[in-house]
Amino acid sequence: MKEDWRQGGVMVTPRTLLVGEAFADHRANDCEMKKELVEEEVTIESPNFPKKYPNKACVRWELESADPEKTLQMECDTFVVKKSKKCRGDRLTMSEEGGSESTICGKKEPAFETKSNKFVAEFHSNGKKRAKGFKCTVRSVRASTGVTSTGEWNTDNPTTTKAPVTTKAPATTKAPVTTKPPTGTCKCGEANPTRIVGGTEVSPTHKFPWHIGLKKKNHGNYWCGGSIINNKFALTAAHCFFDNEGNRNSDVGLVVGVGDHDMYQTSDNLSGVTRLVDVEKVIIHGNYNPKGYDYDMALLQLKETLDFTKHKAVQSVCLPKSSTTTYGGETGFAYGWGRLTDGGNQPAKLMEVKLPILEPSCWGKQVTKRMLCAGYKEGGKDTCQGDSGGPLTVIESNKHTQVGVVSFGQGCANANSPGVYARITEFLEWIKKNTAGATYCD
Ligand SMILES: [Ca+2]
Repeated sequence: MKEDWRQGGVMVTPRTLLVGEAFADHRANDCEMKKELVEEEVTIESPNFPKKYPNKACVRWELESADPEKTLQMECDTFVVKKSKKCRGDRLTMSEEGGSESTICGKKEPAFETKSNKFVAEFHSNGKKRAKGFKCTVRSVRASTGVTSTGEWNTDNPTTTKAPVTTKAPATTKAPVTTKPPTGTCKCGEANPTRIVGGTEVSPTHKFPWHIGLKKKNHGNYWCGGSIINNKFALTAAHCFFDNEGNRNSDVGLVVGVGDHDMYQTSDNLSGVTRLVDVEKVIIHGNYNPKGYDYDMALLQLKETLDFTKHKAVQSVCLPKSSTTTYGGETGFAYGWGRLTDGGNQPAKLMEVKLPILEPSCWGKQVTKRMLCAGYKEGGKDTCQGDSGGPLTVIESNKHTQVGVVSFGQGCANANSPGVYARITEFLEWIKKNTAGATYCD
């Protein structure tokens, strides 16, 4: 059969992950683990809510306020957990690192506040009767002075003290849109330096400060990657927003993680830097057809304007200056939280791989002008599911210039089977047109 890679089809697979599928990957023991950085608020609910929770369920939430100065407050709209003596049966246990612990069951209107910015909740159900369960909101709030200072959870307080809901910072002051930033204000494409420790090269975290992860607010993992290209937009792949049948997914709750390295841990997070940024709008290329991979390009308009002077861990990547360079023969760098093998596990930490960029002929595979191939003839190194939307960059004048967006491949890392990327140079005008008003770095 002639290998026509242009339309995708059964042969090739996108390098995205289905949200639920990847989410199910991350489990600690028998307890489903959900880790989340709380930017404003997250909802935690019992499995199957609003239906009855199943028997022998275990879910553990490890929440941390993105702002270390803030504490976490929980309020529940619904809380119906089968009552048992000392709550030894079905129960919700809440704790705080080095702090108090409280286990509850029955019907409650619980209200809690932590003393630190960390909060752990664990729900267990036994093999007996079931109930409706709970739906609670955990908010990141300014440490209130009026909270019980006994170190105890505020379990018995029936009045659900309304948390001073941290409203969004008043929409970042509209900067007078300048055409180009004065040279020297910000630089794109500068990787953070690699440290050499005892002769072993250690890739520092936040090395590629333009890398972002795409996820839904209350989910643990990033299902696609992307790159910051200016102070208001990130670039990613169009197919990240469609399911396997080609239906457009909902964008509700869509956020991008910036300045992150380990998507499940918060220990790597940089205070005030690593966070989730809301997505205002997803702009999918008008020629993209979800049945294939041509024009696999999308822009994410962010709700907040990024300030690149704040921290070196959140920066933009450079875009090619010329639209005619093919980059054939150059060394590309790809990075992402994608699977380590075809269909295998998704790593917690951002991985990077060096890949030779092929000539546009792509070893005779039939690709379109909008596609760029990269990989080793013998295979072994490649991008894979979960890497979709992430950047492929080359180093030009010591800066990373993005030349591709991870799109698809036939399996991952197979011999004679390159990874295919959306070719940025074919989209420069489209990107420029759709990001009018944003400020690029030089
Ligand atoms: Ca992290």
